[in-house]
Amino acid sequence: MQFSSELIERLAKAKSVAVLTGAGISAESGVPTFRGEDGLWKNLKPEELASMDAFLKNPDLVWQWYQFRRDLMRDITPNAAHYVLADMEAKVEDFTLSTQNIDGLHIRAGSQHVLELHGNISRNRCNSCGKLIEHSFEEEKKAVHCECGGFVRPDVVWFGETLPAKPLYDSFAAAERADVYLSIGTSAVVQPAASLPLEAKNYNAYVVEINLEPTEISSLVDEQYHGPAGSLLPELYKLVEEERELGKNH
Ligand code: BJW
Ligand code: ZN
Repeated sequence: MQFSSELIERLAKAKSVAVLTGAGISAESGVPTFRGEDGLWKNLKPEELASMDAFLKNPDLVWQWYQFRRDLMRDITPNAAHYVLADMEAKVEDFTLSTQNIDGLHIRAGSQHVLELHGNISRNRCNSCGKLIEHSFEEEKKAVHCECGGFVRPDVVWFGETLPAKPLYDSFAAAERADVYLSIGTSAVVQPAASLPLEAKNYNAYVVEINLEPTEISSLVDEQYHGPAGSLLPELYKLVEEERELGKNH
């Protein structure tokens, strides 16, 4: 891929970089995305499963979707794109990684501070009393109950639910002070996360999208690169590192 010298120079010099990731960054680790054909489960769209209405209507069905996905995620590992972002965190003065992903792969790749906007599938909590429940319930095929009688649910954010306040606040603050903002592997349709790159743009960041295909925000960003994040990001980062080295020697 031919990356612009403007992007390479800006990234090499940036004091503040912020990143939003979505399901596409984990696709090459074997995690299905939401809005492609492979995102369907039993012919149901995520909108028909990831909501309180869906859970209350059919708790077993929603529980089974999450158990299916937990099984699928048990043996996955981070890919090159996750590792690049972990390395960037170590090298950029002010670096913020916000993710919509619930798979924990950024943390496993070594990222120290990850703003998880939609929760984490490895945790459960009670839908009634809110208690965090450590048990993993690996073998449970049907929705289980908390000791209070309420249903246990994954500790993720469903449609219609508010995002965790601090990660959301910190994500917007980072977007507002970023020199460069990267939107990686997200269709940018789910709010409020999808507004982050646009917030960055409004605050004069140089906004770049890396995604397999054009998205809702492609026409609004400064540059867009289409291809798999697992190869584009390492390619770009190598050029940025080379540019940084050149900068040091001058
Ligand atoms: C690759 C690749 C490779 C593939 N390399 N790329 C304003 C306007 C309109 C609606 C709303 C609004 N504000 C709020 C709403 C409602 C709603 C919403 O946004 N709806 C839209 C769909 C219209 N938002 C909410 O309800 C949010 N809550 C909220 O706003 O609270 C305040 C409020 C409450 C009540 C009323 C009003 C306001 C909560 C959203 C929660 C989303 N939850 C989910 C499920 C999480 C748990 C779980 O995993 O089960 O989060 S839905 C699902 O979508 C998941 C994802 O994080 C999220 C985003 O998906 P993502 O990551 O972008 O994945 P994909 O599949 O869409 O895209 C992947 C991309 O990667 C594709 O483009 C591929 O091409 C690409 N790709 N391989 C690079 N190798
Ligand atoms: Zn409870």
